[in-house]
Amino acid sequence: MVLRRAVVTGASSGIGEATVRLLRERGWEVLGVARRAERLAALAEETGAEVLAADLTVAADVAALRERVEAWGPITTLVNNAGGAKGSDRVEDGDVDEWRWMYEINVIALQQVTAALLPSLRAGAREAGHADVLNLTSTAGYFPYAGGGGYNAAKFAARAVTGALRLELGGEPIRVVEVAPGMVRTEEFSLTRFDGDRDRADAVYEGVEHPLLAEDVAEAIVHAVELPGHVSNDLLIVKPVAQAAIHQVHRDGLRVKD
Ligand code: 8X3
Repeated sequence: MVLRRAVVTGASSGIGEATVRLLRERGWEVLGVARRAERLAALAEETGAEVLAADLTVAADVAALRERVEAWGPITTLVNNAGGAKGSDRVEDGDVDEWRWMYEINVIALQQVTAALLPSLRAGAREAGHADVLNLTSTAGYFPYAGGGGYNAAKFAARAVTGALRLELGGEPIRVVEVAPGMVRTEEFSLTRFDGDRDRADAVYEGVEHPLLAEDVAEAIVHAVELPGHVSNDLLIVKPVAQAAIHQVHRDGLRVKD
């Protein structure tokens, strides 16, 4: 039996949770990591995934993750999904705590977790022939927008780390894959960004025919890591069709031209 064992961060909701579910459906062994133990326990119960409650911005928790994975055995795939946005202030009004949090979770945690788990990924690559580090970035890492400065900066940085890692791992059978979603309607992304303001969160997706769902992005993630081991799908930009570009969102339905 070929080893297929993944660690997925940010597993308690949204894209991470959907990825855990899909990988489990497809027969993978999965360890889901997130801060919220109760949600993880429910996910473990439903899917049979292993889970670990950890705050990946805390060094001791990253060390605990490393120990847990080393005890679990070699892994073939790391999905660095934990991340998020807080606030939509203009640069001149940016809240330093929000900006620091975004850099911590989208960049530093990604680096810390990757460094901690690379020995287990190398062990997995020895066994399975290849391994993957898959990082969730964002279209916000490609195109800045007004009110996006802090999040844009963090996701541009996450892209840079991903590119550097691919070069550094050159010559090893380890794929470094970037998945950059555009507008995804998850239960929490915009609510977190707007500090629980449901109306502002809903307005982001208003009128958009079929915004992406977490499950759509999970499909793209699982596709990339299930490709034959010699195929590196370096970058997947995933948007709803209604979002022709980050600045061009069609909110009045999709129609075939007469
Ligand atoms: C989410 C995409 O456009 O809300 O990563 O910044 S956007």
